[in-house]
Amino acid sequence: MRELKGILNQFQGVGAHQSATAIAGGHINDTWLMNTTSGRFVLQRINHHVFRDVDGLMANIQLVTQSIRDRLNSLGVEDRDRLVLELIPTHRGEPFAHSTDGGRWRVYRYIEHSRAAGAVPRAADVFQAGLGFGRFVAWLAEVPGDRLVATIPNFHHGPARLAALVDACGRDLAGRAVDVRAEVELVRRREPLLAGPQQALAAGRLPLRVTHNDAKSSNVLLDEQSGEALAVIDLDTVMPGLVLYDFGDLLRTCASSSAEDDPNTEALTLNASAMEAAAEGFLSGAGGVLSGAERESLAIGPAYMALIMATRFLTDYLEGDVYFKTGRPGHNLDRARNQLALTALFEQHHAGLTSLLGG
Ligand code: GN1
Ligand code: MG
Repeated sequence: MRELKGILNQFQGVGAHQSATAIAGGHINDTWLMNTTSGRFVLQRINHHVFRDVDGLMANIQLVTQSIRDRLNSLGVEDRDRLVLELIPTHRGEPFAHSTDGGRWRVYRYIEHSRAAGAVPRAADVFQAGLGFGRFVAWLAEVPGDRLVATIPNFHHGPARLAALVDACGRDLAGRAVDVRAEVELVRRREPLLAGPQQALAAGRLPLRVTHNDAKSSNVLLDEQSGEALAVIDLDTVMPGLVLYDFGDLLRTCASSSAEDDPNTEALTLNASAMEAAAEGFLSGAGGVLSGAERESLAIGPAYMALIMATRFLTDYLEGDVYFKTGRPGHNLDRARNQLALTALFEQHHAGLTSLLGG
């Protein structure tokens, strides 16, 4: 606690420390809600083993939050402060601070009277989460992708993720390859699905935009009272990307009947009203800026993103659980199995998704 207080004191205008509460849930960074005499702040320790270029990462977040603020200004939107995160600079005017143990820390102002959509969100919340992510893409439509640093190169690059899995199998560092032959085969047989988006990009059929890249429904804050979408949070992976990534992640997280790490895949189903609400919300937020081809591409997004996650969880399992935080033995394998089952369900539902999207 004393350490947190000392770190918080490196930032401007944060008042005197009163209390700190850990916010659990993320797989990568560590987060605390800090109560001070000047209000509440979110303090985060950035995992710099995952995000090696913290300068680039923080420059991205500064650019993105400032661009949204400028856009809201030009649109004359009121209540702008609740629609975009505010990064607090250090006393030295820097976007993040260092601690003596080598940690990298940043602070956001906490958005009061807000909540995130629950684990199994209601349709109204899902619509708002979709609206939040759709607007995010639309508000950043004028920012050229090459102004952002690719903080994790090839983050949602299907062929690169598949190659990493095949490599992890070959190296078999944790001696687990023998346990996961069936799962690896389920990924490998879907090579065309993993290759499709990159091919469309290379052929110029889909444009590179600024996308969020971790568009789970819980990463949009909602107003506590009205339930309306406020700011999009967790901006670490905002990078150049395809819009289908964000739409895909949104459905992957809000339309599944089970938690991401639930190994009981027999019971897994898709929630039709959540899919409908997410699609409606996303299109009403982003629809205006999407090309016809982009709109069509969205239907493949949920299966693609579930498969990307299955591939990543499986790779981490094979490498001995070095990337994602795990809470039990086999946790990454449970996650991979869950996401593979979800991939299959979204594949079966492809025609339904296409018609939902007006195709
Ligand atoms: C990680 O830490 P968290 O939960 O926000 C991961 C995402 C995954 C997600 C799966 C930088 O995000 O890509 O979708 O876990 N973030 C990174 O729950 O790898
Ligand atoms: Mg995240």
